[in-house]
Amino acid sequence: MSEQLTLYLYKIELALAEANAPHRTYEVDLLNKPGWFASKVNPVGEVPVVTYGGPNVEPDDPSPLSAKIAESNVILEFLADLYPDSGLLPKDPVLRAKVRFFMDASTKHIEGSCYAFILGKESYDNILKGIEFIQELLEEGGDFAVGDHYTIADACISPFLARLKMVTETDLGRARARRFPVGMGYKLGEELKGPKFAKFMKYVQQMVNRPSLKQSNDEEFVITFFKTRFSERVQ
Ligand SMILES: N[C@@H](CCC(=O)N[C@@H](CS)C(=O)NCC(=O)O)C(=O)O
Repeated sequence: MSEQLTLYLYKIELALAEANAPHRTYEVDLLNKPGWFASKVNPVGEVPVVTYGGPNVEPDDPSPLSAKIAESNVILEFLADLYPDSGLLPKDPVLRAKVRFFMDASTKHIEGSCYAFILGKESYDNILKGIEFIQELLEEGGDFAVGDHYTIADACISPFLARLKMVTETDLGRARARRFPVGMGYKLGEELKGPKFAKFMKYVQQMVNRPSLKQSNDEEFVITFFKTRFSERVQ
């Protein structure tokens, strides 16, 4: 792949790592976003975004000639298209549909409920419901979300598995003070240890142990970010 590819993130860059895709990253400071980010990269002001192609410029001076691609799941599909031999999307149409269904389920049932819980807006009941839904999709004894290879379905859910692991081990939302019920992160962790969620937790373990996640998931950074962000929002 000869075209330049720059990923603007604070989120993890799993699919790129799994595809061994050469790229640059630029960590956008979401608490203090540079002006050029919205005007030149993503008018919505959200990460992740990639720029692709165009001249080889510095990430903080993006070219109007590169393509700008936003939305995590769109970016994941784009990377799978760029690297068709990576296995990020299987060749078989049924498996491809299963990958996309899993991504849709993860986005609908896990992402929102994880954020809502960490932000203190909801109890963890919806997370548990989402996990039950996802668990049904997992094959007994399988290592991956779909089939026998790492796909963008795994890349889609893994950031949330890492957050989930963090909140159950650190009770992280507590830092946001006064809204996140102290101890609920730990309590969720206890619930997930039960036999009911054994298949899901085995999958979580497989995913969080992958080198791609370990390399790109900077727990300290995310904890500090969450703490700062949350404490700023508390009146
Ligand atoms: N649906 C979008 C959501 C992206 C999103 O919510 N990004 C957050 C960080 S994870 C963001 O950039 N928020 C802007 C801000 O915090 O100012 C996607 O999946 O890419």
